[in-house]
Amino acid sequence: MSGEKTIFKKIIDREIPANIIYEDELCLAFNDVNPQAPVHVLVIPKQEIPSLAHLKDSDQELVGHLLLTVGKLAKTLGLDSGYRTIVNTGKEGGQTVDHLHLHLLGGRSLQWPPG
Ligand code: IU
Repeated sequence: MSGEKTIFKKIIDREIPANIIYEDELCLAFNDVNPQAPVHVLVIPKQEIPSLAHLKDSDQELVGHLLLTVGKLAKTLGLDSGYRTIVNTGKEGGQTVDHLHLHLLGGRSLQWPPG
């Protein structure tokens, strides 16, 4: 990885502000600055992993934790009718920030397929 911190690493390090709604020893969750639904939260590992494509077998527990955190947050946020979880990966996958993140979208009826 280059020496330049990603915007999400800066959020983890509290160098730039974010609306953080959850934090534990492994991850952080905050509201997306450009929400695509009434609820749009990003769940990120504190560990600097650029994308899903960079995950290793040894990250299995962390990945499970991230997914379980999404589910718990969805419950906390009252998304009882459903929600969507997205992990954009790489340029053609629409990833714009090179720090692994799970989108949690909800609060409206989401369409399929996505664009
Ligand atoms: P993507 O999957 O890499 O495309 O998602 C990046 C998201 O990060 C996107 O939804 C942005 O609105 C969001 N975001 C943010 O919440 N805060 C920021 O400072 C920046 C991007 I830059």
